[in-house]
Amino acid sequence: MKQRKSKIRRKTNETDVFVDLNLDNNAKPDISTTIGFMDHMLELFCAHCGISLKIKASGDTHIDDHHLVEDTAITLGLALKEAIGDKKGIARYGHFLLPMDEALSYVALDLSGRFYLSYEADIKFQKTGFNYDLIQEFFYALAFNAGMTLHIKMIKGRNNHHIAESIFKAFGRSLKQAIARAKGKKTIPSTKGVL
Ligand SMILES: [Mn+2]
Repeated sequence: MKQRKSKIRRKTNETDVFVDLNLDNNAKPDISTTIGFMDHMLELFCAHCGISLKIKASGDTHIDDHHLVEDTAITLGLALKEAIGDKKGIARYGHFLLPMDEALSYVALDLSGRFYLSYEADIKFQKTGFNYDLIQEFFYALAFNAGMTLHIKMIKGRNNHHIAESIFKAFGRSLKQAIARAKGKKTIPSTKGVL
């Protein structure tokens, strides 16, 4: 079967992002966004999704991390959409309930071609380190550009890092299910015949 791959470079006056994706290979993640926390989350996502992902991203982080996080998500979303392709024979849906120590999060997604995001995560503001508010921005941009219906719900948690990990890992596991190809199946998983 042909491997589902994509390579996208998206450059603006604010950021420069390159994404190289293969849904049918599982190499070690190669992620460099200059934001250590994002690298950590994307590596977890990639490992739990079972895909090959290379990201090289840089941008105007002297302002704050907003543009770079958002543009990385836009580019990753576009790359996912392109690699997923016509969706013939894929599972389409995925969901996962994932514990990370005291944190517990649920993700459910549909590769419907339609954007929807429901994001409920009660992450406390913290003065230093990564701005956890950007996680919602990340998933908004990713789901919009991938054409994905995405529900994210933090069920419990105390530590921000643990909560974030539980969300990114649950997202990776859910996407792994949704992009999985059933052997011999060639049909588009919709009664409409198109997704
Ligand atoms: Mn960690």
